Amino acid sequence: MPKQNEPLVTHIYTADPSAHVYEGKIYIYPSHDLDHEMQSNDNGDQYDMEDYHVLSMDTPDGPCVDHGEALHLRDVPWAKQQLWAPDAAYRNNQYYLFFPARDHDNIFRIGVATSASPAGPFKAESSYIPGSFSIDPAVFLDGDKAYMYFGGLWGGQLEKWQTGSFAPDAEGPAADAPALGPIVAELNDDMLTFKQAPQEISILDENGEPILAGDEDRRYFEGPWMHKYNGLYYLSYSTGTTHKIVYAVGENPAGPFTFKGTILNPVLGWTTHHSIVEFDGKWYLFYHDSSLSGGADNKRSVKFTELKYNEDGTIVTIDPYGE
Ligand code: FUB
Repeated sequence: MPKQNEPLVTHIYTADPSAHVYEGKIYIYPSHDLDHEMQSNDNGDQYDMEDYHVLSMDTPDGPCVDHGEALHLRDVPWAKQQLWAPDAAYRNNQYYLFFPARDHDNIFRIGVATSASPAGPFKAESSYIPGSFSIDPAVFLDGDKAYMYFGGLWGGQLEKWQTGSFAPDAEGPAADAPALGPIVAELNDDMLTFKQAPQEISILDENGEPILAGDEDRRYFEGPWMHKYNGLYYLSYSTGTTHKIVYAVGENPAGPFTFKGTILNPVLGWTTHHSIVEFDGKWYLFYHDSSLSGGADNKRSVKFTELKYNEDGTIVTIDPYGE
């Protein structure tokens, strides 16, 4: 039985958890890290994943079930390699799995697969979402609207899309220029296509000024997640090089958002990636670290812990290894 702050499963490595409540249970859509030896580099070549498994728990105190392989790279016609952080959504009486992968030109794109069951198996569409790019899709349903947030620096290629088309040698903004924000795109009712061209989100500091690219404690790196609390939109994300999960709050799902603080202090391993879900009146943070593998960046394990708010709506910072 997994306890809070311990690996949900130990028979496989898992990462990048997107948690949702479906059919009265908590379903977790993680990456499936392979147990192979890889040198870490800034391009993320060590994250060489080939399939997805879906996990579920009837309750946060109950056992965690691995539902087995839900989708494999060989069954995604447009994808060549690297099945990275996925997410799921329920609409139109079916479940959608959204996932990034490199296409046959080595460009990260975002695809969709569907299933009648939250546990899969999922059947991939023949092509990626037209106009999609970069990594880490997170789909947020707001009434009858559906928004996809995505984007990641470095290996996630976000810098290369600043002109609207792929520029292989493009670098990020100078340290004293506004940081690149995550991207948001509203989905059509079919959940398979974007309604409009994706747009960049701005994240502001307490004075209403854009967070700068050199402000690595606060600037966006990868792993966006959106949730709503007391009528406000909470955009949370990884700061990458400073290894924190932080958040910013706004009144509109497309922003702007004002930076608020840290949700999760650094974990063991280079990456940090999370999701936030409400179950039975309590809020939970799902995250990963590399403790089970003794610190290997590419062998991570999903964990969870309760997340608490202060009376003013700010989030209490979590120390992953605290009492
Ligand atoms: O798992 C591969 C990549 O590592 C994810 O897409 C990022 O968010 C980071 O966790």
